Amino acid sequence: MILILIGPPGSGKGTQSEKLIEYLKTPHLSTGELFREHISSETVVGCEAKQFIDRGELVPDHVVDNMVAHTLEQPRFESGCLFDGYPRSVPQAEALSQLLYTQHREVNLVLELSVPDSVLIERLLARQRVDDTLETIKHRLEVYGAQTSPLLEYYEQRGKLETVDGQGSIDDVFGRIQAVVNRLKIDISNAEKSNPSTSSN
Ligand code: B4P
Repeated sequence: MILILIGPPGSGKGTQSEKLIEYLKTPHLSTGELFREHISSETVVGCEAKQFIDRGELVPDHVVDNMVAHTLEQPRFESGCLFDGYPRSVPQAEALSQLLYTQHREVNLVLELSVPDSVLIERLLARQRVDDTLETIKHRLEVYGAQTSPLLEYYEQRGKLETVDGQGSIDDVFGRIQAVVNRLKIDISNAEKSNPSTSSN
């Protein structure tokens, strides 16, 4: 299963991914987490990414796409992947679609976590990560509106998008996500029963 979690900064992508990985037993790819690893190891990718992350900008598409393509080559992703924070722009979505096409796979579901800006700002200031200053947070929200929001329409038009209310307790939000994922599992299982040649295992 290929799942994507989309949401503004602080909407809980990382938080909910941890629970989903456990629930679905699926491998997880977080571009934010990969960048933080590159930055702490002071790699070339890390040095390039840091200047954008510190300013609240998106890291350029070619850097992100290459990192994702390289990571997805690992055998553990053969069974599927939960993408957390990727794609974050329409060109990234197109690059992912091409990459999956070459592997005879496609995105099954895109989950949008919807949370108002005032709640996001509160959560991010409480998190106190180095890129969580008020000025950077406000800029990241603008960048989300300009570059990531168009993705919602992109996946909506392809019939892949489900929006989940990201407010409330972490468990409340996860309950909503589980309901959507369980529906998808039933749809996939029914499709495989009616056409066994499409079964992935
Ligand atoms: P990310 O690591 O993806 O992080 P994020 O968007 O800031 O946060 P996330 O939504 O995961 O929130 P979290 O669960 O932590 O990106 C970091 C940076 O990397 C980006 O700004 C960008 O520069 C760069 N980058 C990453 N991917 C990229 C890409 N594809 N292209 C270009 N650049 C890219 O939750 C936040 C806080 O809220 C936590 O403290 C959590 O405990 C709390 N919280 C979560 N759910 C809650 C709930 N229900 N109630 C109360 N608090 C909650």
